[in-house]
Amino acid sequence: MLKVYGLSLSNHSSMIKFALKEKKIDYEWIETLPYSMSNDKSILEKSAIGALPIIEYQGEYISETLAIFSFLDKAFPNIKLFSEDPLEFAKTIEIINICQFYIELQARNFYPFIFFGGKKPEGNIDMIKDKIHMGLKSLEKKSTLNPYMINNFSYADIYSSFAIFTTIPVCKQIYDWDILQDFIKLSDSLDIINSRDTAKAVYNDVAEAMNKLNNNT
Ligand SMILES: N[C@@H](CCC(=O)N[C@@H](CS)C(=O)NCC(=O)O)C(=O)O
Repeated sequence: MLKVYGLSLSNHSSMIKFALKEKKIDYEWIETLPYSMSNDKSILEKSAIGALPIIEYQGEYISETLAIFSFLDKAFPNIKLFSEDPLEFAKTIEIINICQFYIELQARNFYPFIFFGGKKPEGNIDMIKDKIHMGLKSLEKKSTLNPYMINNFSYADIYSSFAIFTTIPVCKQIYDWDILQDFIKLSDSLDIINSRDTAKAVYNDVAEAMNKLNNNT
């Protein structure tokens, strides 16, 4: 059976869980800390830079969310989350990259402060806000939002949901900026994506993991 090394409160791990549930693939979840938090060298060996998620299939390890998405669609083609249409396929990747590089990676600068009681980073704060703003504008412009990101439900929806989920509290607390209010059409689509039973189950796991973390600190 496919194994997932993931952290329940991590947004990228949640993306893989969401995809597996949508594709109705059985999996074994192995709750794991990234190398940066555990210093466990076996994680560094399995993953590009020791980050999660990682999957194990037939003795092989694959890390990086987009690579895992691609593998899952080829290896388990019954329910596809990438379109067969070349243009839709490219647009799905485009949306994922917008979310990954111009939104989530920017918000990530503040995760230690927002989620783990770390120090608030100084410097580049306004530049990061400009980048997130550009990313969100581009996401709204490039998505079809009818109601999904690119026509039918796809990996673009899964990625956007969990990329924006962590960006919301960052923007609220760092910039006093309600991104959902500023990007209403995006917000309406996210409501529909997040109302799926699969999404609800994954968000439930994240909430439980967050509660556990907060009760231990
Ligand atoms: N580029 C990676 C990013 C994954 C990522 O950032 N994972 C986080 C958890 S959400 C992590 O493991 N961070 C710890 C680290 O980077 O050392 C992907 O696409 O999967």
